[in-house]
Amino acid sequence: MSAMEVAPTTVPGVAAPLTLGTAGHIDHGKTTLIGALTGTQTDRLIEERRRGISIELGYALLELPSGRGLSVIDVPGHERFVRTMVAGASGIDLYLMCIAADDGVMPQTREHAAVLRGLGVETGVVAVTKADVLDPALAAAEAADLLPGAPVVAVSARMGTGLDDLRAELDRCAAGLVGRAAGADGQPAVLHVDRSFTIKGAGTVVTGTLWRGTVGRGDTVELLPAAARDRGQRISARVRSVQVHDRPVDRAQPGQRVAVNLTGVGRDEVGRGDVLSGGGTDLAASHVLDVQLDERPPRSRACTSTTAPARPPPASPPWAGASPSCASSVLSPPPAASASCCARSRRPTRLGAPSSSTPAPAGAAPPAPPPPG
Ligand SMILES: Nc1nc2c(ncn2[C@@H]2O[C@H](COP(=O)(O)OP(=O)(O)OP(=O)(O)O)[C@@H](O)[C@H]2O)c(=O)[nH]1
Ligand SMILES: [Mg+2]
Repeated sequence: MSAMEVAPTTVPGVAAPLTLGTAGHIDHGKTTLIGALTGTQTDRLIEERRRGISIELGYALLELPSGRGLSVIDVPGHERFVRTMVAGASGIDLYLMCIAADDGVMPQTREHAAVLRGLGVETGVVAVTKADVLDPALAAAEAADLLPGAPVVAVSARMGTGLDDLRAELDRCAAGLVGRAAGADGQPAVLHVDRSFTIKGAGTVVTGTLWRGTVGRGDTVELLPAAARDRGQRISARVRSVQVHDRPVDRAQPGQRVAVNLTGVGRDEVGRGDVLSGGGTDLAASHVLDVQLDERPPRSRACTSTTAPARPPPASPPWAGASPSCASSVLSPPPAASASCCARSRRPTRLGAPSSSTPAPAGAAPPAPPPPG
């Protein structure tokens, strides 16, 4: 990796990098829809193709009519992979909730909506998929109940219908967002690792969304709490190279999807749920977890009108809004009734002051796959 290039999600002075995450019940057409929108098949594993389901997080780049690029994270809908979904959703700015016209709102539709709410991701679009199979009206009405105010667009990835409307809605939503990385420039880098793997001859690579700061070739970074867990002390690694969407860059910007090639740390010393942090960080590993209960009904920030009939939101069960949060997190404190982070579930480690936490998504063990991006 050598020459400096402008990363594809960066349009200087025009648009901050944003990440879009899919959500929704298994088989509701998330991966097919992302394929139709981007031309990228995000199911890379042989097992995924054999079983016809997503298992791992998938990545793509979506170009919107305005010219803006969105990094896309496609999540699995299977109930057993909800931790993978949480890991993918942790760095996103807006969601694309997929609800199949012939199935309507299902358990993981609700579960993913609760995860998004818990993570503070309140802006997004609902796609009622498979509109070629059944009239989308009923599913659209259910969507309006679940995510009041979110725009609802009927699509058929198979027939190619509704895709332009969906792109336009995503553009409108993106235009109203500043992105979670806004104002995070100039701060020490924070990247929540959602994948790690090795590339022959290059060594360990970690990927994730850069929440704040920048990361570039030659930087010294820390890995938390992996380092403490395995060696009982803080350790550093050196950044050998950086890629954004498979393209080498000298320095990745906050909000971008980043792959970082590291020296000085083994593949088995870092994994999903760990945090890569830049020099001078105020992060410290901790097993202190504050939990905040939110019993308010689901809410969603409208970015335009919905095509579905408006209905009053249903009463949500008490657990629906229960969300873990790190109130004393080194990230910005969570808003009054939502969580900004999750706690890792691995062996607890304490490095610094008890009031500091290293927020990180819990995640399922990944079956392994390149390419970075
Ligand atoms: N008729 C029709 N079938 C569709 C459409 N979109 C997806 N499908 C089919 O629905 C099935 C599931 O699609 P996927 O895209 O894998 O669903 P998914 O939501 O990504 O599934 P998981 O990732 O496993 O949760 C596949 O057989 C698709 O071919 C559509 O617009 N119309
Ligand atoms: Mg899928």
